Amino acid sequence: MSDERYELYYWPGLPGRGEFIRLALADAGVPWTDVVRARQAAGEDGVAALLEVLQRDDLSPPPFAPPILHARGLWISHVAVILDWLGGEHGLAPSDEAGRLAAHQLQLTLTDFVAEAHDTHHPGGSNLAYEEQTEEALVRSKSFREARAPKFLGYFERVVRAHGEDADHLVAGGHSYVDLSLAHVLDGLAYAFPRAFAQWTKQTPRLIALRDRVFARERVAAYRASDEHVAFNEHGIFRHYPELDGDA
Ligand SMILES: N[C@@H](CCC(=O)N[C@@H](CS)C(=O)NCC(=O)O)C(=O)O
Repeated sequence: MSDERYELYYWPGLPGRGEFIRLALADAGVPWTDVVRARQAAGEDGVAALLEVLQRDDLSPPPFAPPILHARGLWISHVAVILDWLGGEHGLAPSDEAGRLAAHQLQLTLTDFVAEAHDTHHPGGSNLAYEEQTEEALVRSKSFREARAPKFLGYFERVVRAHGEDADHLVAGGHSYVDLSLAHVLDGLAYAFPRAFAQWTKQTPRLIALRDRVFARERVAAYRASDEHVAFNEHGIFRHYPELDGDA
């Protein structure tokens, strides 16, 4: 049904990759139901609802993993694909082909960055607890702090500056869903690696300006101050383990 409320399927209790979708929905002013949380609030087994969607063979293709957006009869998975669709439908992406492709490419680079941030605490595998892979995590996080994060952040700073020395957006034409995602990644990195973040961002003032502009947007600020918004914690992608943030 085209006028049904959008539904987001994602794990409860953590911002996770679902947060990229929530931020875009909030900024676009689109109401949505966080299905798992809503069912739990009603005393039902919310996670079962998500697992049921993952098992559906009538969806083509069946989603492999959340987040999953159910909107206007479509079932869409993968953050970058959901945002490409939402961006086109709700004015959060450039309308021309080159601009839309640029936004999609930048979002996929963020996908890679997020996966590497996750792997700092789970380099040995997502099926193992952090405590079972702390030695590898120390090695991986050192490489992330010293090489990978500065490389990704330097890249995004360069992309912003290409729009003008004082620019604070990633794609031509101004604000887009990619800015929302980058602001969230910066927020997550500041939570997980506060010490390293302070060093990295000395080189990336335009990214800080972008983050501050995004979080000051009226609907984004209202969402982030609401009960819908779940704070970072040690269950998600961005986890704060002081030992992974380097020596003081
Ligand atoms: N490329 C996917 C990754 C999705 C993903 O890794 N989802 C996680 C939660 S954030 C999950 O539940 N994965 C289950 C699995 O990989 O088996 C995206 O960007 O949405």
